[in-house]
Amino acid sequence: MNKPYPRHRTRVLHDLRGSWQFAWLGDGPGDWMVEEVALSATMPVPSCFDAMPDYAGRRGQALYCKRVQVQKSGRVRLEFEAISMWARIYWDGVMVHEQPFGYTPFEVVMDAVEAGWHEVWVLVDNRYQSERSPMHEEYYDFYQWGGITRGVWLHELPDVAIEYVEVRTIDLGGRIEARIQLSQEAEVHFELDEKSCSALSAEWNPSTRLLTAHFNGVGWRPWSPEHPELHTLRVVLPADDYEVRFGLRTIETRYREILLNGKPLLLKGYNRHEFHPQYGASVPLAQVYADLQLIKATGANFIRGSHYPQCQQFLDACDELGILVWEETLGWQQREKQLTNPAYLLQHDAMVMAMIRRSCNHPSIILWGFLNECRSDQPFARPVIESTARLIRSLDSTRLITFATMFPFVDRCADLVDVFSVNTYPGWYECEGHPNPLSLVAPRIEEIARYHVENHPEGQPLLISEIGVEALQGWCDSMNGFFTEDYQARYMETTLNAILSNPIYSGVAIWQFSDARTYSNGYSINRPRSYNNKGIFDEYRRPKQSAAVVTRAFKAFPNQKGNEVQKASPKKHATGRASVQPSDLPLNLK
Ligand code: ADA
Repeated sequence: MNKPYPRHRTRVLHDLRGSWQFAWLGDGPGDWMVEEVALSATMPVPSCFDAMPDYAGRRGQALYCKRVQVQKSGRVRLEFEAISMWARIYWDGVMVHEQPFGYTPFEVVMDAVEAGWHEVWVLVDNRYQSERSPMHEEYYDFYQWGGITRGVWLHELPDVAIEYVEVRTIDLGGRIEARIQLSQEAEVHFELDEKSCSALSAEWNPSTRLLTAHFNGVGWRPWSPEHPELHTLRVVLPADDYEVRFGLRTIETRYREILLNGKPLLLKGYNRHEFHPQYGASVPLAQVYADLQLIKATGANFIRGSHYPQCQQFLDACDELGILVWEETLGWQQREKQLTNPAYLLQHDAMVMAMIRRSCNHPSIILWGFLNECRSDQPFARPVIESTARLIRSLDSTRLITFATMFPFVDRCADLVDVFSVNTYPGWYECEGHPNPLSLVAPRIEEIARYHVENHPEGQPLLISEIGVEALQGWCDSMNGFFTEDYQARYMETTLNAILSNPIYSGVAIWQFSDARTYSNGYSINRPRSYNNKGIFDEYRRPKQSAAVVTRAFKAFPNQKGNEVQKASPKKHATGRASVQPSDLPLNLK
């Protein structure tokens, strides 16, 4: 199986995926002399050990080991795509790194490693320990898995190495800028789409060790869902190379629209958890493609990767298949406790930086998100959202920024981001005693749009980033009530028509693509089967009744918003002040 981009042909690269020696340590002491632990089992990497039958549902420590033969003495880099939820890395028994959170790539560089056999040991812990891993909390509504959940590679680095390459579109005429980080100044060669080429200009900054080069792609078409045209740039040194894949495309906002390559976009899609009942969060590549084929077949063009940085194979596949992506940091209803905790905020910033550095070449990613459903109605959230948005902009000014709020009427942070995104569950939560919960949907959608227009006359794109109801696969009865496939199907029809036909909205991400495992123990009392059952497909990707309804609705609306819609005056749509005042409206709190 290919390594996700970046790829290397010259550099010596060891693929450490495959079978590792393994020992389950459970609640052991923590400070292990790793070389003294007997490793009596084996475990595939990547995988979630707690999704495997032998260790299903267990929380505790586990130890992994892999031997690797370094060919040439010198500097090496261990690249981990993600380990969950906490890990210590040992090189020949010596601890070299501690990783406090999962879902995120990290690297460990070791200088002066001798040629010959070496051992990589990884101590993994999937217990919730909010002191050392405040990014992971047990109350999140999705199962948090343990293990070396994504790929691992060992790079043997030459004396002069390419550290990093980022490509940005300058204009749709084909002009791109490459930012190339080198370990020291060197003469580089370039290949665009596998053909040797020269840069239009190249400038070396010795203090940042950054080479900035410009190129012109002749005859290139912009990357879009309809034409996901991809290109590669390979940077070559005598003993090193670094190949990235990218697409030519722009993303920006204009008044209430999100513009992809200058055209107003209508986002139609799903939230998707990285989950499969047999593999947990380590979803095999074939299943990733299967998911994307199913998603595309429903007429969708968009996925919100809820609620953590995504695996690179998934993003590579979205690039290829033309699916637009919102990638976000790990988070779920962060409260004062976290948003005022410096240790949490430091880790969150570190995750933002790692996510953007690893994902920035994917044309599919159009939105950076963070802090799903945090208390953005409270003053203490504002400085956090402000500084996170500032950090993201400083790292990548080419994409849009958003966060999903559950406070459409009392949010205090909307002005800090490019796109206002609302999670809302009318007709599901908080409608106990209501004779006709479905009737609550269309008015809520209308109300959110009207309130947004009135409060953002300067114009800001508006998305519904979550909406949905639970349906248990195969559950139908004559009352067609909650948890039936029928209620979900009628709900989706009403919801999607209300959102997609309302010109104020730039789109919707249904909650959610497929059923996904959530809380275990007492937390699961409100989640039948310990699953969040709001999938349009179940956990084995079998369609529920609503899949056909969603397909009809998504296919009825093109990917681009029409011109007449674009011109529609918000004033015409917003028919005066809401009859219900914001303070009377129920919050989407569970
Ligand atoms: C939230 C949350 C999701 C999920 C959903 C639900 O808005 O962001 O992760 O928990 O609600 O099903 O209630």
